[in-house]
Amino acid sequence: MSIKRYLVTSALPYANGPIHIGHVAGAYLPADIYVRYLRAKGREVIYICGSDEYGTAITETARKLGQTPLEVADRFHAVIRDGFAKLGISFDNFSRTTRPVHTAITQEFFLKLYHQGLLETRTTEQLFDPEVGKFLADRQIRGTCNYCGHLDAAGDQCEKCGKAIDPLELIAPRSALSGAALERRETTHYYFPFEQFQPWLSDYIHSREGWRPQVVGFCQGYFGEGLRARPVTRDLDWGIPVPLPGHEGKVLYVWFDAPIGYISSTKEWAEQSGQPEKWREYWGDHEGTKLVHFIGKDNTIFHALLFPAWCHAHGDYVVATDVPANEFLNLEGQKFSTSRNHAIWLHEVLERWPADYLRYYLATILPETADSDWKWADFKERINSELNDNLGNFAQRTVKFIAQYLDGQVPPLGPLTAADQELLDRTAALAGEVGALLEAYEFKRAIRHLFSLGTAANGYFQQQQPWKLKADRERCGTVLAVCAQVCRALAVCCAPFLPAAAQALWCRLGQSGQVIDQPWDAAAAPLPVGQALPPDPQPIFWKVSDEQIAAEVARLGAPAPEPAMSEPTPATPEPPAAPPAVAAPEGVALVTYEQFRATQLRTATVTAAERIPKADKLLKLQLDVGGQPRQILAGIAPWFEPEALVGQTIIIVANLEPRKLRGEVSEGMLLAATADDVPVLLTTARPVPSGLEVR
Ligand code: B3M
Ligand code: ZN
Repeated sequence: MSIKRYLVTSALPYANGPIHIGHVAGAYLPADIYVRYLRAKGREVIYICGSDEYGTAITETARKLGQTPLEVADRFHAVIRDGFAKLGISFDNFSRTTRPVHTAITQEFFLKLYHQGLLETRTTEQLFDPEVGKFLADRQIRGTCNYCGHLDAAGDQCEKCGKAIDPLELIAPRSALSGAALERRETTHYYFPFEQFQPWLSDYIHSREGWRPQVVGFCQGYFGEGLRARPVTRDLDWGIPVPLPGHEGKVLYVWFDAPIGYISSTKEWAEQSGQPEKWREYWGDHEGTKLVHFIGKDNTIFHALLFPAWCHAHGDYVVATDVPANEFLNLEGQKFSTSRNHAIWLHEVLERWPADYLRYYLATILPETADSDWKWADFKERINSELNDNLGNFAQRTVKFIAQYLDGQVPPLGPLTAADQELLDRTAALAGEVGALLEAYEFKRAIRHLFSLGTAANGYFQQQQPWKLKADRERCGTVLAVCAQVCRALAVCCAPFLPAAAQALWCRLGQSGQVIDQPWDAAAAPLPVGQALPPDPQPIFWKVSDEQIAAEVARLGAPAPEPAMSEPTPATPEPPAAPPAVAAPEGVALVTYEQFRATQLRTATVTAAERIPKADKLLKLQLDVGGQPRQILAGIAPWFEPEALVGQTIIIVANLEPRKLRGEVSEGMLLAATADDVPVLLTTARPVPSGLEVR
């Protein structure tokens, strides 16, 4: 196969609740690192995903919340999409399976199999709710457990004895929708004759190179048992209608339509990018497209066996070149659990931690070959010792020393010692070595390898002692030029893993543009001699405290925050007229409701930001507050690059009396939380217009 283009997918998340860090470790972060790397290599690549919006789980959630399935899907599609965006997951398209493009492609897919005479019909008995007039999904059924006698077992699993249940075996089955006693009725469905494809699938799996052993082993297990026909339709009203006359009330099985979502999302991408036929190049070129599905291990059968068999049977679509399935991530030694809220919700944790902290820690513990464990204490240790003390410290010392000793300009390399040469050689080899690991889906080893260069570079710095070389400007310059060179390569090679930190490092090296646009193979290209570095560089990272970690651990198992699965929040109650019965925390005076309401908080967009000469703490910000310009001064200069603030939506106290500071007027105050002496700006969870009232 001569690869012309890469089509990379991540499992379509169910739009039935927010996603947690375990999902991210399985299917999203590794794929994002991979595609960012491929783009830097100059390969043609698209990264495709979307939300999976059919299935009975969503119907059930909707029923519990008194909403329609589409309302549930709308809500979680948005939460999931925004979480991914904030984490920097760089999809080329994130679609939805409820869109018309998906319905059309899926129905066409089904019809092609049908017209080839491939689909068999079978008639079986299923449980029917005479009151609602519908066949029920397993989760909509309750009854007495045929194993332990528990009176209220669910139709798919008994909560008491934990056994998987065949709903037809339940004693006295009844409807969770209406309470009615259920009847057995015959129903006819289409089946895909999976067993006919076993020889082809076996050849397919065994001819793949470099697949993870656990994925191959999983498939072989199925071959050993013998593949069996599987139904591809269901009696439901939430799903893609079976596109044949006389099939009212029947839809395509959610696991049939979901993987086809990769195709429809690609088609949507092509349409939106103004090359409507381009999707066919990706899906139609059996020789030239490398299709890689990133998934968690519980989705293996669908991606390694079923979907390839369907695509092969259909004929027009390529099959997976690789399925690098990950094992599971646990949390503090236990499985993630939505019902116990033993979880770290993505949209939530991103409000407290920079995306790169999460990306870094996750990348170092990815469950590539075995289950792994997220431990908050370990998170702290890794962020502090590796991001801060290793990469951050080396970068900071390098740019600070160049600013202090060498007029802030990249010095030339003088004669090289063996130690200089050795470090430069390692730097030159870095991109190739990290790239080879990434192409083999060894993300954990790749990031370790990157940071081992950081360790070597810190050692070199320590050994060369540039602070003692002030008198020997040439030698001092050479040492720092070597270090700056290492920083450049680290910035480029870190970019797929830590996009924001890599960009921050790139700027500190005086480079313009985006580090992510730098060609991978030129990671070790020489920095131009004489290049000016920004004065007074700030550290890229800050350290995690014990208090922060204790707060995270305390959150585990606490009641789920919105918008996790819970009833809609009731309307805000009227404020109490009398002072509330709760005591204020010690030493804090209570304010009345009126006093609080007298403070006007508003959203504001930063339109420009600059430092103020001779005021090293202050930044001057120009804001737009609902169309009105406004200027405020904020004591945040040591921690923020002015450019990085532009475009951000912040929260300000809008009716504070103006003050003059250093000859400049400040018309308000921005809100920030102080974490470990570092201000963290308050922003909104999703983009909103400026000038909105905050309460
Ligand atoms: N929505 C299950 C999951 O998120 C399912 C994946 C579909 S991938 C085509 O685990
Ligand atoms: Zn039971």
